[in-house]
Amino acid sequence: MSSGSQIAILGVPIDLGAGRRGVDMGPSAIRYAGLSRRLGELGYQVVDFGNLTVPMVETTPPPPPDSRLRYLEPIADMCGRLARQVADIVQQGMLPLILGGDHSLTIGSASGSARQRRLGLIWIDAHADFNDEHTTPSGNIHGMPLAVLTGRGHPTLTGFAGRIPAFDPAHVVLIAVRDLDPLEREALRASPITVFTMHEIDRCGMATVMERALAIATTGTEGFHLSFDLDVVDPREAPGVGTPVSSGISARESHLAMELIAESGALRSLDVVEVNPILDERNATAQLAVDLVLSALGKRIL
Ligand code: 6HN
Ligand code: MN
Ligand code: MN
Ligand code: MN
Repeated sequence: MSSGSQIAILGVPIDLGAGRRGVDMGPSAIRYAGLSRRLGELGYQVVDFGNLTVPMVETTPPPPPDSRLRYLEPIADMCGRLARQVADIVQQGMLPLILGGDHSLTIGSASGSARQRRLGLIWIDAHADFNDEHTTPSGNIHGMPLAVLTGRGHPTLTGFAGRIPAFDPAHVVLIAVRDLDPLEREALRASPITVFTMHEIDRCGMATVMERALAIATTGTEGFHLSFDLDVVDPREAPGVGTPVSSGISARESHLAMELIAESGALRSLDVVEVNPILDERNATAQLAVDLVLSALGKRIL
């Protein structure tokens, strides 16, 4: 993407996939932090398509207490519509920028982006989001999207790209993970997905990790989708997230990752998810989300 190209913003105010309320307000908070204006200043043409219509907890029948796939039907319906709209945006030659919302939405956004093309997938998150209905400790679908997109999960969720898996795990990279559930960890160890945990970042540095990650996501693909979960950033710098995990990457390391993504020239679509304004401090996390999107789309200091 370069300055002058078109960016399509789409909000997805969903929180049915999360265990905690509040991320449904993420798209508003990110817009309020000046997203469109600042992308315009960077030289992009920006079209804001508003928010996808999504159901809310107050008007949706509650799942049974022991559900291992909470709100499966409304989430599958949301992802189907989102995938279609994202595929449309791609067809019109624009770069989709999706604002969350809980991470279940990436089942739709990434599938839609990969519908007509083979993409790699870069997943930056404190969590692996690699549970399925058999491994989940919570039943929350926001803990499952990476499994679904690589072909493991409930059949109503895996098909939105028009093929299963939507993403070949050989071109999928998980970065900065530090919180895995026991059975999720086993599944991840058995999978061909490349994982750079916090340990690899501490040891080799973010620049080296990103060089390797970009090689995996771009070799033999037509570019990649980026999914950025704000809870990857240390909660001292990004307090406004639903599932904070201590000892995360710094805001600076996040910027470096985004700048290297911009330099690759291979970013085809992105989502920023899990911003929770209820828990935020003066919109700092939404502000950081905007800053990071700008870095991913080519903003340079000098
Ligand atoms: N997220 N692994 C936990 C679960 O419930 O499956 C947490 C998932 C968090 C998901 O932050 O996108
Ligand atoms: Mn996540
Ligand atoms: Mn997370
Ligand atoms: Mn290949």
